[in-house]
Amino acid sequence: MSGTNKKIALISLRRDDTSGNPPLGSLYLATALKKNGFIPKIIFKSESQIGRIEPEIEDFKPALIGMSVFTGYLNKEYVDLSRKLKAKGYLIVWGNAHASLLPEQVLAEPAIDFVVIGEGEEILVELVKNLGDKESYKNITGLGFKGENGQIVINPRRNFGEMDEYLIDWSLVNIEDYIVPYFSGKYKRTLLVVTSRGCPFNCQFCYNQVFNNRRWRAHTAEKLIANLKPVIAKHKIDAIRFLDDNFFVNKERAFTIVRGLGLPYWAECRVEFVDEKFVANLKETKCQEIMFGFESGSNRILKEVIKKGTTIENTIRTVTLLKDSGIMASGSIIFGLPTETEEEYRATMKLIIKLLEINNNLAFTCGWFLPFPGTGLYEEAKKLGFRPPVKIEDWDIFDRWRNDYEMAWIKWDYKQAVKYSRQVAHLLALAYKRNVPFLKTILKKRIEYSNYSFPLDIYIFSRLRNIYMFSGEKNFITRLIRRVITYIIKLKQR
Ligand code: B12
Ligand code: SF4
Repeated sequence: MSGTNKKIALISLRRDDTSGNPPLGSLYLATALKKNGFIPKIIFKSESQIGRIEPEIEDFKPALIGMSVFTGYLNKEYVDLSRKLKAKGYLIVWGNAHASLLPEQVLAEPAIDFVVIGEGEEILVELVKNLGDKESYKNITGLGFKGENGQIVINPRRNFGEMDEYLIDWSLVNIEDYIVPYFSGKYKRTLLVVTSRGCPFNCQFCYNQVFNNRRWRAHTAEKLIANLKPVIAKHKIDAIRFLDDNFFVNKERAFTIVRGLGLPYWAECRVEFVDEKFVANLKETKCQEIMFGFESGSNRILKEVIKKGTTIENTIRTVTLLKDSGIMASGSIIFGLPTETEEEYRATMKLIIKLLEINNNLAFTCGWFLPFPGTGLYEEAKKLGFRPPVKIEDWDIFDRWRNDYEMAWIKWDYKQAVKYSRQVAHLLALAYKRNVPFLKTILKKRIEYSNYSFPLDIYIFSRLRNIYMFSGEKNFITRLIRRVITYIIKLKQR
């Protein structure tokens, strides 16, 4: 590295309404930097705290600033921040999914000097070791940079490293900032971790196809347990959420980990992985929630469009096997996939009812399809009329939770469906869980006729959901009485 400045800042932003997810990417990178003699500083801020970043950077004066960027909201904030910091003379590198999937577009922004494609530990360390030695950049696999004449150069990709080489050094952050409650407060001190990267499957909407080349790599169970046990003991962690794309690719390893840690947990899985023995293992290891990609209620979509490798029948069987297990199953649903017809959309909504009739301990994460760059369905969506943003900041509007989300690749009138189907699915799941017959009936009728007009019920129950029957508290009445009594006592004391 030219010069003696060994300080590297790693910036990660989050929305104000999300908390508790540690910036794991930055943590792995900081671990690698520290191991190689550099001084990393993780700056993890919510959007309303962005103003605090510049003074922190000015104070720290790093040789290089890294930014961890997904595709979607906050992209504009990352660009604005990069421009401000560039104006102060800092060198800037972008990493994570967005930079990896669109390296040329990212480097076309004058404020950004480098991109790192794929997992970043080795590439970043090599970059900072050679910072300023422009000749060496072309030899750093996985790096994108600007050549002498400003031309964009993208080097060949780098082979994946050994995850165990960079087991997180938890002393780099204040862990207490990332301990969150879980399951409506049933667990108070949950830690979020990843134990593996990538996934061998081929779902055509997923970043894994290109970001991880469908290669699955993992920490060995023993090393991971040894890494986490002291953290768990010191911080009295009472539950774990595994953020791996596909935690159960190697079931034996996965169960060794959860047995070794001995804590209640949440993880992601595929529906066809589940059989009676698997459910017994989940129960024995105190699994609380397991998340699947149900995706669609149409076998044509699952097979021909997504190439998911699962069927509706797999989903129904899994949900049936998990019934009465005490384990909540949650399923991700994607509406609006390229070529999806209105009938197929309705079939997905009806599948939600069918699954809830079988098992009332279900939750759904429903969203509208986002064509992520690099995936098979990105190309498909383009053929059907999708015009991808040409500037990096414009990816900001790429938000599947928007009620006015537009999809050029869909040919039926989806406006009402975009606005209400997600809410309806969530409410219906809650109505089954808490057994509210009146609400079940109205929502089922709405789904049956695909009718979202006069959405007063949806509005009212969505508001009520945070207040009363869906609050997760088993006995609302007792809670209410307790509150009233406390209030009266306080009044009397005054
Ligand atoms: C936790 C999480 C979140 C958290 C964010 C926590 C945080 N601030 O880090 C929350 C819940 C807020 C979230 C939100 C969203 N997420 Co999310 N999320 C994840 C999840 C499950 C884990 C991320 C993680 O910690 N991974 C572990 C670390 C070690 O890996 P990593 O982040 O990839 O980091 C490595 C490399 O990317 C690289 N790297 C990362 N940052 C940097 C920075 C520099 C400078 C360098 C050099 C390298 C580098 O090096 C790291 C180490 O090798 C991933 C799936 C997954 N398993 O990764 C999805 C994932 C990242 N999310 C995804 C998506 C789509 C979203 C949303 C857009 C969802 C939505 N609304 O539709 C939002 C948008 C976020 C945004 N735009 O800001 C996609 C990203 C796809 C894409 N093209 O961007 C993923 C991959 C899920 C998926 N399978 O599709 N998410
Ligand atoms: S199984 Fe999940 S993580 Fe794996 S490719 Fe499909 S969507 Fe992506």
